[in-house]
Amino acid sequence: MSDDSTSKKTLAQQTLALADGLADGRVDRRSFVRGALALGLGLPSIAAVLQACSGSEAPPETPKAPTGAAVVKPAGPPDLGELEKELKIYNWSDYIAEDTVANFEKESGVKVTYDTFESNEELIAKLQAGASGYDLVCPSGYAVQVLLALKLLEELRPKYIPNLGNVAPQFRKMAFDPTDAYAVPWQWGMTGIAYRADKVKAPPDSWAVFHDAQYKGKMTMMDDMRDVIGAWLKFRGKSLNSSVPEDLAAAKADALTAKALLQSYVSAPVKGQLVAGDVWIAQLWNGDTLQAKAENDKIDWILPKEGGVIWADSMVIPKGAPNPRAAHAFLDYILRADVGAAISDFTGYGSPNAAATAKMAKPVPYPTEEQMKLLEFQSDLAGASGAWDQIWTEIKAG
Ligand code: SPD
Repeated sequence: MSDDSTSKKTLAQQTLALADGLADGRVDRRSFVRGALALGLGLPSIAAVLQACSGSEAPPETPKAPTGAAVVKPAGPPDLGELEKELKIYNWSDYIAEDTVANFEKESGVKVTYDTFESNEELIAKLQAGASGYDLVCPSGYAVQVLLALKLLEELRPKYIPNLGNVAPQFRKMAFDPTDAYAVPWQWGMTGIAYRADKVKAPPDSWAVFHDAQYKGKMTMMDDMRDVIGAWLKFRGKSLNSSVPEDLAAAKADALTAKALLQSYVSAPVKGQLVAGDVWIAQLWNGDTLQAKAENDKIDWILPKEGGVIWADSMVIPKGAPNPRAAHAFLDYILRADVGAAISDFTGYGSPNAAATAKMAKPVPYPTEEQMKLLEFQSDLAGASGAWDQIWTEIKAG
């Protein structure tokens, strides 16, 4: 039996009432679909209402001819429009499989410009300078925080990234992106010590090896403020995010002692020197060490007993990116299981993509709880960044 007021309502009013009921929980999804079909609502419109009320965006539909039924528009930003013809990516060096970009170009018809950088500070400076023209860049977690504070990032549009569901639970809602609004995790890894097992007397087990005069001129540390000062903070049992003046003064003293014995500060390019035997001991990331090991199996890597950095790098979209639709298409592409597995198999790093990890030839296991006690994520130094910059300048000049 239908009440009189219901029968007098227009089709649009009845549809809206049904949608309201779904939104506030008075009507369940099954009843909504049944009611909407009875009102003559088309399937695309029903799907749009379900999508709007589910809180998660689904892939965009191909536009269809109007059904003549009432249309309830889901709230949200307008669509991104056509896939652009170009995409400009800025990533760490040696951080993607050799054929990832070419395969994406072939499949999508998008022409990719791919540039590389060597540190988060280089990336931040590039974006701060403005008009970089990049559509995707790959900061570490703390650098995402810095870029967000500077309002230099665009929000993601999840409806264009259906493969987001492949991201492993540990890499969702991370401290640097608590609502998963900005960052798609790319790779994770650790900073420790790479060494030539055939050259050193015994495998190093501590950051103290950089104070060992017998290796003078055969050692390098990274050209990276956060990693170098962070290592010396860990050496003294402090947080690698410390802003305590006494901790930073001790880290600076340790860094200067080491500097007298170092060949140089160098990051990724040290791989070639390790392979050649010009460098025997280098502060380095685990994955880049594996890349060097593929060329010389005498190269090994350890996490010092005092601990080190664990990091997760993510792809983010800079503010005003000229090709946002292509950026989302690339993000969805790299989140495919086979594409993600190929990237991590090449880089030697862990994949934050659960479906990709299952397909990797040699998956990198996420640290156990016990191992995590030695590891720490870097976070934005905020008010302490000036003090850190000053100390780093003095170390480099010292
Ligand atoms: N060759 C790519 C290395 C990427 C390292 N990113 C993380 C740095 C954390 N300080």
